[in-house]
Amino acid sequence: MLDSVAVSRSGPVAQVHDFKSGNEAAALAARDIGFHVMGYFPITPSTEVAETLSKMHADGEHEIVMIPADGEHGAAGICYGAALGGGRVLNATSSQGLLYSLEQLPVQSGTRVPMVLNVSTRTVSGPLDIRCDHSDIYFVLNAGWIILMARDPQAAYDMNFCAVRIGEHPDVRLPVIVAYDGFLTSHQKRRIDRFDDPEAVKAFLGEREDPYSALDPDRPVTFGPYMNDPDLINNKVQQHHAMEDARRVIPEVFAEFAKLSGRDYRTVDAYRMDDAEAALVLLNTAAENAKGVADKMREQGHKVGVVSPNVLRPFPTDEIRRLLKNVRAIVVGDRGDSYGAEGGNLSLEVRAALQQDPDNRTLVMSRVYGLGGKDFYDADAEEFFHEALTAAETGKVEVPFEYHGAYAGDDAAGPPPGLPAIKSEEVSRGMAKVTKNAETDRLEVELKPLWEMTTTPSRVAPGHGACPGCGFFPMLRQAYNVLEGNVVVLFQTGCAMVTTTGYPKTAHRITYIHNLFQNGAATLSGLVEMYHERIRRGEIPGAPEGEDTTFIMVTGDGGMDIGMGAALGTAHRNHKMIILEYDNQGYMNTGSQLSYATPFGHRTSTSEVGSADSGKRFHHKDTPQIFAACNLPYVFTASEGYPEDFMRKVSKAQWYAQREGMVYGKVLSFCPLNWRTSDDAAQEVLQTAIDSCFFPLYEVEKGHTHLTYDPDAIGRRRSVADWLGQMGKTKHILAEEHADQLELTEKEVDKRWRRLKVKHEHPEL
Ligand SMILES: Cc1ncc(C[n+]2csc(CCOP(=O)(O)OP(=O)(O)O)c2C)c(N)n1
Ligand code: SF4
Ligand SMILES: [Mg+2]
Repeated sequence: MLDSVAVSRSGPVAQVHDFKSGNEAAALAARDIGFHVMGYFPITPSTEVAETLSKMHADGEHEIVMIPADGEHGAAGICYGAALGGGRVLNATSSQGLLYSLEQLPVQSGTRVPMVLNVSTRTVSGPLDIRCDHSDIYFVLNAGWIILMARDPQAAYDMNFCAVRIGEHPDVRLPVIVAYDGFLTSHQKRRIDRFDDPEAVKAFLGEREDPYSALDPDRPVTFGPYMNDPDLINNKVQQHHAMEDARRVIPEVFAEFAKLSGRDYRTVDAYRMDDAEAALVLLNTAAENAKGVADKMREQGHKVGVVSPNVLRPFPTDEIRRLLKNVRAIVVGDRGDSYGAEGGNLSLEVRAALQQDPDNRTLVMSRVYGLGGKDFYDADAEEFFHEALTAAETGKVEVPFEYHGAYAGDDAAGPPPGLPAIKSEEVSRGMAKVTKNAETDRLEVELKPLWEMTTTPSRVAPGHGACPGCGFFPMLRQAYNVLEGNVVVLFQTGCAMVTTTGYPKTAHRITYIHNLFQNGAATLSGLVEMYHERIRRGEIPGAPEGEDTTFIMVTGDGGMDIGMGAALGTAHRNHKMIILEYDNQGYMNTGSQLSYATPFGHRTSTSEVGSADSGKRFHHKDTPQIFAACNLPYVFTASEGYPEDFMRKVSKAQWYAQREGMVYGKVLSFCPLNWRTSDDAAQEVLQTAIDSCFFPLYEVEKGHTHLTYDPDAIGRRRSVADWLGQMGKTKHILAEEHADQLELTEKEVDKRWRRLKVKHEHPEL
């Protein structure tokens, strides 16, 4: 959608005023550049780049092939592979996502394969914090990628064009990061000018020319052969030369871009530095704040200025030295620490740059500020300026390095009081009796009536931050009703996690651990083994069989995308624990992006519906069957809407997890917000998902499949269309023009159901 407000001729080519956030600006740049492929995985605050492009794609505004990865590591792999094919490639990520792809980044730079990665900078875990600092981008300083900084949405737009040209330059051939501040730039809208002259843009970008392509059968190439001493160092020196050449190429490209756009970027942005005696060195938005403060201080007669690199790699050492030559004292602000190095990376590199000049006498102070999104106000900049001015006047630095804005807590206050821990006896009420049927070798469960369960206290306190009608809490409550004894839970990142904890509060009355959703299963398996080993060594008390602590990992369906590797590893090692997946059919906590469990054709914020697209393009992942193939003692599916069936299965799960090994259970969990239904529609929607056989209820016990609900057998089978018609996210599939989509869904559902029935009926399956 070209929602332009006015046409300007501010630069040499036609441009249009627009009002966009940094993420939207990056997406617009991607559209205007016309990348071939985007591999991505959602993470706040960069998700909007893929979301905006998904909407534009659905509306037929561009033809970038958008590939939703199973995690950022996968996204980086997709991008690398695509870039080896010679076309233009794009990605966007932040924080943990950048770190999760970190391992791939040197592979790409080391084999000299250009692409563009937008990084909306965000704090690195832990603890988890979604707001801005530069701790993520500091991690990639050694990855061999060029790093351009974008201080506002306009720069986010512009730098993407420059990134393509710089990275693809024959003397450089390196991948390029464009980094802008999370939320501060990614989400704040500003006026931007964007190009309105596709031919001029095309001429500026030129064609990508690769010396080699993985798609040229006439010239087969071996990419990345195994290489040891003495070749590796010779390879790396070439990478170093490429970075050195980039020092020349970057200003050339910036100059060309200035001719195209009228916007003139320098390698280092210098503000009122001509006669500055004291200065701040800061990155991105903080530098912009400091400029306003510098103006005020100038009015008061202080000779101050601001230095802010637009390029972090290659680090602009010469320019920094030149700009600071006559400056008597500076404060370098780092939005990220290099713990133990007495300065964040920017400080360390500025110090190193100055050290190369034997005549330089600039006094340097390092300050770590603004971590985890802590605001950087004018008053903070002013304090920094005064520190620099004092050092300039006295010729002395009193405090070379410190944290700015941190303060000590009140030791006497102690941790905030929460609800008292719940005792095992309080929750062990014998609501489910599990016995083994010697004849069938299956477990049988006798449940107390539901009304009796209402008196069982819950291991999670009432009151939570979830949306009204959210299915997760009834599900957890049902599970806790029948679980006996001590339970330790690990929640992977997702709605269940963010709605039950938030420092300094927790709703959990039992031990709760969070790890990011790529590694929860591995983490819990480590704890399980430590538990058994410490009992074996007599360090902690053991328990008779069946009374051991039960370890449960609670995950969303998204956690079973990115965390599948760790979960499968845990399954194959068969640790005594339960993985309980609440499947709400998307990455809901981050704003309803598609997960692999999202059904075919469903609308999400990364599988949009429009004139060109109609929802998710591939069928939902059959996670229970994947775990069944791991030969676990017990696998089940359940629904929040069938409490007795679910609770029986949870009791069996606990029995197996205490005695035999890992259990996996998938529970269909209602999400009114993103399924686009009313808050009270759970019963009908879930029931129809089951009756239409989209979500069959079954268990795989010791390798044998048993349906626990057969709508055919009791005459309750309904059509898939009945189910799709109940949710706003799927109504489009029922339109006449999507008849083929409906048919494909029906066929897939029916095929899976029939296979399951065959397994149910077969004594060996
Ligand atoms: C490595 C990494 N990538 C991405 C994210 C962002 N993220 C956090 S939770 C989440 C979605 C979780 O989806 P799911 O497991 O289905 O749980 P739900 O939010 O639906 O409850 C995403 C994408 C992250 N925290 N870390
Ligand atoms: S977005 Fe969905 S899953 Fe998340 S809290 Fe709201 S209803 Fe629950
Ligand atoms: Mg989910």
